[in-house]
This record gives sequence, structure tokens and C-alpha cells, in this order.
Amino acid sequence: MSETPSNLQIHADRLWAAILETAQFGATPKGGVRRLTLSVEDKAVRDWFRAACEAAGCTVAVDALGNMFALRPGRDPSKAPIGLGSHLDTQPTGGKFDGILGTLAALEVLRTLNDAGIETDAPLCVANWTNEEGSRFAPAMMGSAAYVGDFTVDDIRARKDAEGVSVAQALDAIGYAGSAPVGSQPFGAFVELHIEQGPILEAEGKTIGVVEHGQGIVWYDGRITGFESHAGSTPMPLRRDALATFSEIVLTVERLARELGPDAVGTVGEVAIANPSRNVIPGEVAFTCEFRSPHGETLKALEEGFAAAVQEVAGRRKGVEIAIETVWRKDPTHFDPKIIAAVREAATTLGYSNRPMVSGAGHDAFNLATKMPVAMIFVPCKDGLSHNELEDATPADCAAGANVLLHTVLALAGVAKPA
Ligand code: HGY
Ligand code: MN
Ligand code: MN
Repeated sequence: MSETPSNLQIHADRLWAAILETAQFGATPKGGVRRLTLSVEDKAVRDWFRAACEAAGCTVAVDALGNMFALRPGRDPSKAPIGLGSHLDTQPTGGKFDGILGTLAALEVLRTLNDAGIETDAPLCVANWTNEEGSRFAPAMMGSAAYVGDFTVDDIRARKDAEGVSVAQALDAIGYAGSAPVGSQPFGAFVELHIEQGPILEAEGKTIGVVEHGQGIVWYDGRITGFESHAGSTPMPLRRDALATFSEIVLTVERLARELGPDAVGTVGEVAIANPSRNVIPGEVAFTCEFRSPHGETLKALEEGFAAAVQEVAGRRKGVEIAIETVWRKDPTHFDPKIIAAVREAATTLGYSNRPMVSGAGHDAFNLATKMPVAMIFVPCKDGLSHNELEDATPADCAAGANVLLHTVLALAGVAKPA
């Protein structure tokens, strides 16, 4: 790999200023960010990001699902670009760093190379992936999943949010249904920087997580159909109570994850009662739930245990129907040893304490890893908290992560020899 000025560092203040500036798009009173994918707030930050990348000398392409690609030319245009970036959308109670740090740090890498007059051999391409969060539209990591072919573009464009708005309508509404075919942007490798969204780095006093492996994930949509009837006059043995049935499902998810742990988690994140009323026995409940594990066999045991438990509850609660649909599933992800080594080498050379990690959260890098060499860089976040408006990180850790990203990408792209 080519030599690069080992003392090259990103501009920490400029990166931190970009993080604070973009936090205004969807800022919440509690200091968080609500920037649901393809919302007007997402449009605002996308426009900001496009302008910043163009000002840094990039051409910005947008594909049919709104994935954005800012291309910085390299000395050898025949080489596939080295990719970096993450996502700009957030959870409803999101923070300033989840996804945003990786995307803005990638922009900062470009700005630093421009300031230093460094041309890379291979081009660089900074990506903003559409709907990584999967909150407004399922699945999560949606744009990168379609990019690698896990879903067709038509399938994704037809997905609807809780208000019945489709992805296609939302893309058109903010002007981000691009012309580039999905999957057409080549990459030679991809490196994603992200906050850890967990407590390990902070607890161990480590600065950098060298992410080698990501959890497998399975997402379900559930619908429980019982029968509405009077809360006062319906005897208990005759009830077909959808909500009471749901409560057994919630406790089943928790029990299975605890029993099959410690490397297993299960969550019921959404529930809605159809036509709720305090004196009507709930007749219909819709919900979502998920399981994750870094081990394929544990994930399979969770799925099988859940199916068996649902069948047992349905068999016992006569007259109540439980429908469960698997809407998304991803095996555990193993990243590329060469890219992992480049991340570890960059962190160590820069003098940052570091340790190997498994990612608990899902990331676009998980999808990309099925098509190209990929690895991730983690930095600590306060109390390991994320998907919460209190999400926080330090300027120093953000800068450290961006420096590791800079030197990893330089090692992979190579530095053009001065003419
Ligand atoms: O679900 C996840 O892990 C990610 O935040 N979308
Ligand atoms: Mn994220
Ligand atoms: Mn997230």
C-alpha cells in the first residue's frame, strides 16, 4: 500500500461544526434529532450534503431510491472507487450522531485531502444510504439492501408508511427519485464509521472499535384478531381478547431472548389497537417485533422458539387468530479481513487504543459486505446510548474516528505519486 503523510489529520473543529450544523435539520426540544427518511427534514439535510460535496469538488449522483453518491476523482479512473459514508436519516427520537457521524466524517476526509492537495490513485465515493433506520418504512438499511439486490426497486418503491404514503411518493415529494439505476455505483471496498451504540468502548476506555462481525436480524409484522365486545357484560371465559393475547407474545419475545442469551436480544417496538376504547375488549392488535444474535444457530433457535410459542398461545386462546409475517431477515455478517486489518493498522499507527468488536446495531455495511470488501470503525458514545435524544459523543472521539477513516481509506485507495 502507498505511503501517506502519517501526520495528516482531519480538521476536528470543522467536523464538529458540521455535526452541530446538520443537527438543526429536525432538531427536537430535548436536543435530539427527528429526521425520518424522505421527510422534509431529510430533504433539507440531503440538500446541505449535496451542496457541501459539490463544493468539495465532487459530482453527486442520486439513484432511483435516493441513495446519494459523491464521487471524488482519482488519478486512475479505471479503478473502482473506495467507498465511505453512512446515513443521514434518524429515528423519531434520534440523536446527532447515529449515521450522521459516518457521513460527515467521510465529507471531512474529502475536505482534508483537498486542503492537503492529495490525489488518490483510486477515486473515492461518499455515500448517503436511504432509510437506514427502517422506522418510517421497513426494512431497515433499505437503500443499501436494494443496492445489493436483496429487494427489487419496485418492491421498495411500493412500501408504505403508517399514513399510507409509499416510498415512491415520498421520494417524489422531496425530489430525490434519482436517475441512476440502483446498484450501478461500483465500489472497490467500503468503510463505515459509526458510533458504537453500546457501552463497551466507553467502559473499557478504548477509543476505536475495529468491527469484524455484525448480528443477524429477523423482523416480523404481527396481527392478532379476536373479537370486540362489551367490557362490562362479556364473561371472562367467553372473551377473545386480542390485547391480552398480545401481552403473552411480548413476554414470550423477552423470555426467549433471555433463555437463548447472552448473545441474543428480542424487542417488541410497535403496537396498535384497532379502534381502541376503554370499555371495549380489544378485537384487533397490530405489532412489530425482532430478534438478533451474532450467531446463526442462536438466531435460528430464536425463530423456531418464537414460531412454536405463537402456535401454543394460539392453540390455547380459542377464537383468537395470530398471524406472523417475516418481513426481513439477514444472517450474521462477517467483514473482510483485509479491510479489518487496514482499520486496525490505521488506529494503531495513529496511536488510538482499539479493540475488536461485534456490532449489535445493524448498518448499511452489513448489506454491502455481501458484494464487496467491507469493515467498520466504531467510536464511543455516552453511556452507550443511541436511538434516544440524549445520544452524545465527544469531539475528540469523533475526530479520532474520522482520522482512522482517513488513513484506512488512503491505505485502500493509494496515494497518487506527485507527477
Ligand atoms: O436497526 C438497526 O440496528 C439500525 O439502527 N437501523
Ligand atoms: Mn445508524
Ligand atoms: Mn440507528
